Amino acid sequence: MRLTIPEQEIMQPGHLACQGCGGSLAMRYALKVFGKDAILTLPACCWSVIDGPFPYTAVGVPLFHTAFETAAIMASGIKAGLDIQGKTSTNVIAWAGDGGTFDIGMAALSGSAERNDDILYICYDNEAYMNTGIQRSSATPHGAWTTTTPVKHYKRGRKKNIVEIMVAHRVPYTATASVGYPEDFIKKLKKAKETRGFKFLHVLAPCPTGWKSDPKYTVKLAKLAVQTNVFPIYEVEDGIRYRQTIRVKERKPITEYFKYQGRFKHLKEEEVEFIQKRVDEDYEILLRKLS
Ligand SMILES: Cc1ncc(C[n+]2csc(CCOP(=O)(O)OP(=O)(O)O)c2C)c(N)n1
Ligand code: SF4
Repeated sequence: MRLTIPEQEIMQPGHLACQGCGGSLAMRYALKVFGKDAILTLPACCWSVIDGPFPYTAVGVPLFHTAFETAAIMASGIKAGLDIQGKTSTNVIAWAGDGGTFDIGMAALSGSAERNDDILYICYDNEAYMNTGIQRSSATPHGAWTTTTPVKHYKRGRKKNIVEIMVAHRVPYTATASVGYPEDFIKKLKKAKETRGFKFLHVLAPCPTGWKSDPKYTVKLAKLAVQTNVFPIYEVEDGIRYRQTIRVKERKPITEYFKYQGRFKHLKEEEVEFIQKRVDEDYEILLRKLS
């Protein structure tokens, strides 16, 4: 197989992420595709720290730290300003965690999507508010421990289906990706770069600190999430054309995914079976939409 990951490194060494941070891997891949002609907006999240204290910066491109709710609207505003100046080639990217996307930034995100603003929104999903101490978000999966869903009151209820929400806006391009499959992620970043209008990428980015996993398993977990159908990998064009870009021939049991993470270790067998059933059901629903 010919590797397609661009060699250029825009992200600088010396960033402040924890060892094995999936979110920092995601950024490294994204910048490889977008190069220097990119501007990022960043709401409060782990990346606010990872980038480093001023005047140091790990991302190596202009980066605007914004208020929590405003990653999308800030990106839309920057894009409008560049357009007026005739600088149409610059890629403007909103980069946010799941808390800043699924919850707090949702109104601005929906507004930018509805206007079909020519920006790319990338959500790196570590499935909780990690930066402030691992609180649950609406992206936290059923069964997970967090500091606000402690063992006796672990998270019950589905993870919010952010992709379907974005698809309902009928935006030109929506896709899922995982840092465990960089070739697929890179292809989607390239496609987003070439597509005009609003693009949304949802990237699974394991967090050893919040998932209570060994940093050496970050890529393994990012792959297992896909191989168990917990995080299916697909893209949707114009809100209607669904295409699976990574096919799982034989799905692995969810126990295989859970066993490398401390955040699920309190679950009893019946609860694990319940979660397995839900994962299978949700996957069946997705399969019906694939063309
Ligand atoms: C309006 C507002 N509420 C709360 C905070 C505090 N805060 C800063 S970062 C953060 C968590 C961000 O979580 P997420 O978006 O999932 O990114 P992660 O930290 O997991 O990378 C919170 C709650 C804030 N900065 N602004
Ligand atoms: S807490 Fe998690 S997401 Fe945040 S820097 Fe550490 S590993 Fe990355």
